[in-house]
Amino acid sequence: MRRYFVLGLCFLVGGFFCACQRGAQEKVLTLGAVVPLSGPAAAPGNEMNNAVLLAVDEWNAANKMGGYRIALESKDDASDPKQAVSAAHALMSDSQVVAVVAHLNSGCFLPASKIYHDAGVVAMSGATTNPQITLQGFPEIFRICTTDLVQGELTAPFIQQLGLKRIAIIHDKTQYGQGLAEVVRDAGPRSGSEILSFDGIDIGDKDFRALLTKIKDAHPDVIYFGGMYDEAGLLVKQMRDLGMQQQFISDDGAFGQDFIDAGGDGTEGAIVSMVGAPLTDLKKAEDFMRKYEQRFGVKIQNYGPYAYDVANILLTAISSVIEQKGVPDKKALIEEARKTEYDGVIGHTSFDEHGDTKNKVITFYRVEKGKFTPVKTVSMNK
Ligand code: ABU
Repeated sequence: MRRYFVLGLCFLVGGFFCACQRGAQEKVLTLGAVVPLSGPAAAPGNEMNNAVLLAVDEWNAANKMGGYRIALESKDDASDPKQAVSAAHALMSDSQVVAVVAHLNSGCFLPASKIYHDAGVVAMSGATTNPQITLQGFPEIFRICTTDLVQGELTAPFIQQLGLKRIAIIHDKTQYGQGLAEVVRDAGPRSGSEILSFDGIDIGDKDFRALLTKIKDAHPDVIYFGGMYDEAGLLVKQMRDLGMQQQFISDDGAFGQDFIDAGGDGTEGAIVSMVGAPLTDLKKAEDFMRKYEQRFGVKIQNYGPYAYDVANILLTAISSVIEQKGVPDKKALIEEARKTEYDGVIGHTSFDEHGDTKNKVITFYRVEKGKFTPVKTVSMNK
């Protein structure tokens, strides 16, 4: 009896000792994510955040991070540059944050990139397309979506190939929308187009009929809009209400259900560009979409695959650094990220000297029966 009591006691003490050791030894590294979880781009922002969560859970389940558990710390930038800066400061005050999945909006990543740079932390975006972001000379800053220099330069000849010449351009005065509209404005004449007008609207405005009436009188063939879902949808809806049957063309900021919801039937026949090849042409996309739908109960709209690849690229690079150094050294991670050769959901990603993807592909989609149907994929890849 006494022997069994002593044996039992040994098991209890041993078990307690092991549990304490596990607790003391648990190593945690944090992946940050800053996207719009609220505000006008909450739908794509939450999709991105879910995709990052999926990647983190898969890595934790596979237990292949050199003994580290990965924590995800998500922050809401609400598509607002000031909130983006606060979120970036808050994340960078946590020394456990090793890398950041960074932003949907260029206007947010532009000011926040300086904060990641000052902290020496890699920040990689899957959605911000303003060229300036990666031209600041910050070695920590990367992105896997091609820039608006590519999107705008490829849009101009596409418009010309549609047999349309006279373009009226509208933009939303943001670094993204106006920047992209300027590229189309400058590239248009080189493709034989005539730019009739170049006008800015304010985000959040709901009535664009005065501007559209002025544009109608100039008889354009095309209205091109550089901006985001809601304004794009309202513009095309009000064009149709005013009897304007011109082709409406917009950008990756309009590639999403929010555009169709805002514009209703008016979006039928509208064309929008989106970075990358269609998911239906990418061999790893089907598996990702199935997993995503199973977990979150909704279909992928736009930037989820990009956020998922960003998270996986970062986690792959972090695991290599841990393998080499024993710890997730942030400085070593900058160099490791730069060496990326990653075959993911969106295809192959590698980076140029600025931290921009070498994958310079965009696809034009037409809205047909309320769905985005691929029309043409074009590339600037060498
Ligand atoms: N590229 C689409 C998201 C908007 C932006 O870059 O600001």
